[in-house]
Amino acid sequence: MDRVTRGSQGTVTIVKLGGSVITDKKVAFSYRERVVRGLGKAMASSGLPVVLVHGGGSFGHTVAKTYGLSSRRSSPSPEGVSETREAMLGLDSKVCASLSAAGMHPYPFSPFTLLDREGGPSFIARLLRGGATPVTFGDVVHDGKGFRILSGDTVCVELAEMLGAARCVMAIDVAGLLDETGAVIKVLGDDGRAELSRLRPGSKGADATGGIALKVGEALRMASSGTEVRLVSGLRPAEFSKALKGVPFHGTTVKVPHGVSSG
Ligand code: IP8
Repeated sequence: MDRVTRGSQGTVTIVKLGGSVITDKKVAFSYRERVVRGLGKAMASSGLPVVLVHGGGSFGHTVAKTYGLSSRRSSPSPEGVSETREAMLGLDSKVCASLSAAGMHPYPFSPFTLLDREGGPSFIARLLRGGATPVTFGDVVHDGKGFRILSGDTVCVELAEMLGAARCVMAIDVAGLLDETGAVIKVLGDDGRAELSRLRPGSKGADATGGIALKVGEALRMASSGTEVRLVSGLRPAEFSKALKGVPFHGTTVKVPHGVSSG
């Protein structure tokens, strides 16, 4: 994607609200209204320009799994595609209602809009200038060969590159990336790929997109192009707030490798 010069929009923060935060993944179609409203209040009071992405949780993933639809395999079932999208659009409308109740002005759009690599950055910039918060989500897209799931984590990478975002805050349902003993890995450094092997067994479990392994891979991609990534519990709004503001927080920072400017 065409890059907007870092600095012109370098203050944009991308926020990914994970599906495990905004829904209870163990219970199909269970939306966590109070949690999302709390995070919305934290974003509204930060005063920062935020571009928001949310995951599928027990809405999109529940339906996608029923039809064998994933990020890896294209779906032979147009019915599965429609129902998965319907679930995502339903979830998105709940998220936007909670954000509005928290004092934000969400402007929802399909990440498909971002495939217009020329127009994407100015589309986002216009929304932000107008006082709206762009909101998008993991979606079902046609890649020319078939329908696949495009994870919200991958959407974050595209947005980070497109906007030259200084920071991406990923809200998850645990305090950060956990090592094999259950302790939070504070910094995932330059050797992030090697450190993947230290992740707590079980945390690599895949949903319809790729779970934590995909998230870490996408976080490393963002870090290597100059966006600092912070993984924080979305169930602890005070820590989420600190992560957003760029102050010390409890969670995992995915470090910008040496020699890459984030300025
Ligand atoms: O939860 C998946 O997005 P993710 C979206 O960010 C669908 O991986 C359609 C299941």
